[in-house]
Amino acid sequence: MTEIIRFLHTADIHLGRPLKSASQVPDYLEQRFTDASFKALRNIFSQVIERDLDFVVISGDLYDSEARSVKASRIFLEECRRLEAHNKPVYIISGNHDPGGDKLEPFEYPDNVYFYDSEEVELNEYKGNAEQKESERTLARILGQSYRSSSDSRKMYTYYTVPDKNLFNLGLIHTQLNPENRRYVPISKAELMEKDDIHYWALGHIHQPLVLSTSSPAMVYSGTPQGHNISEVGVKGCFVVEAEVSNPGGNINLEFIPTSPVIYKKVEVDISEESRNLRTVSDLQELLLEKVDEQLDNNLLAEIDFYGMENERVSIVDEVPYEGAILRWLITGRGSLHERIADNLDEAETEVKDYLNKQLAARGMEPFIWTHSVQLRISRELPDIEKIKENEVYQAVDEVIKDIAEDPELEAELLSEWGSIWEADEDHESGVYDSFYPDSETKKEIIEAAQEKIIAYLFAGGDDQ
Ligand SMILES: [Mn+2]
Repeated sequence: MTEIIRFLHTADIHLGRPLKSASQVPDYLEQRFTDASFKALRNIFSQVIERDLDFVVISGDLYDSEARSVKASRIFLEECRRLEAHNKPVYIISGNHDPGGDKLEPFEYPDNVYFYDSEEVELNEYKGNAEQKESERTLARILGQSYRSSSDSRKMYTYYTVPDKNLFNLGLIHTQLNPENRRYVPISKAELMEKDDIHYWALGHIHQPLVLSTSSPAMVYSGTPQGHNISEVGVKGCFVVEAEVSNPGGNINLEFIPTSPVIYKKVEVDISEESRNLRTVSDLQELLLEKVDEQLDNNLLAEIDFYGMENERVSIVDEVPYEGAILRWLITGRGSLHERIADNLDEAETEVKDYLNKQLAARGMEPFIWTHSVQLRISRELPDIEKIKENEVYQAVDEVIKDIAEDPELEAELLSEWGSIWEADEDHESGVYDSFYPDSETKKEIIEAAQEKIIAYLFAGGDDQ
């Protein structure tokens, strides 16, 4: 029989960081927002026990801050003791949020927990569970190094040296995989791919799960097991990695396990697609309450695409342990509602959000739904959209927009026109990325808004001039 090792890869748990909402969180949700990361941790370790996995690796940012929250550490300790009772080792590196290895840990941890040093690369040998251990055979080597401080410009991977490639060699590293960014271990994907005596790179820092390679070497970001703000939409989780002991350089299999008790989600509502005519804010409020029911009935998870990860090497567990969702409502389309609130859109957004949350709080439902924000991107009704579509200027603009969607070079050109603030790489530590990183969604929203302005101009300009 082929001998298999199976371990769990997680990172960026950020214990101690509460969930963010742009609206005031009521008492009945506050505790859930504080506890979400702790519950995600519990879900992760329960998987290790239930599935009888070999061990767990945590690739940095276990804690949210360098001065560890004593409560967060106590909860982590309790969780580690559960694993100790089942002989499951835990290997941890520090990231930019919790640098220093175990130097700042307020508690004493049991022997199954290993914090990697921040001064040098360390290598641990995994010798199997209690029975296997008797044979004194090593089944895997686990290498890692912790951040020294909140930024680390060392290319530590170059010192990840192993005696041979005959065993499964696993490297833990917390990096943005951007050689230009000297704050978060400046290395490139190509550099790590070249170092193929490591068979699996367990990466941390990017909060979205990302499978960059599944063989020689495999390279994976587990992402955070619980999103913490509205830019971290979707179901979050961790990976179970399966590899053959006698064929360490071969393909690995990955299973994505959802762990997030709370899901951030964007829900788009196009008012021009609604059968009824929305004239007033009251109409919109009524519509959104119906949409809440639709979300609860069947849409909450149905519309989540799991990052397009699924393939022959990556499977996804469809059971999601969620308790509720935090929604950002994006209202688009044309309608007579626009006329009534065009000059007070910001105020209307706040009013609709507060109304929704008041209703949701009164219902106190399970799973819960909470409104993060309402964004009104609606526009005026057009008496004759068909006529405008015949306009040559309109057609030319439409053509350009289609070209941008299909041609990455043209898109890059457009981004450079938008100015340097849009050119930055996604850097979720800078604190500005959720407003300025031009992800595909944001780009689409901006281009649509531009198109709308052009239509408004043509419309105001009378007929085909
Ligand atoms: Mn992080």
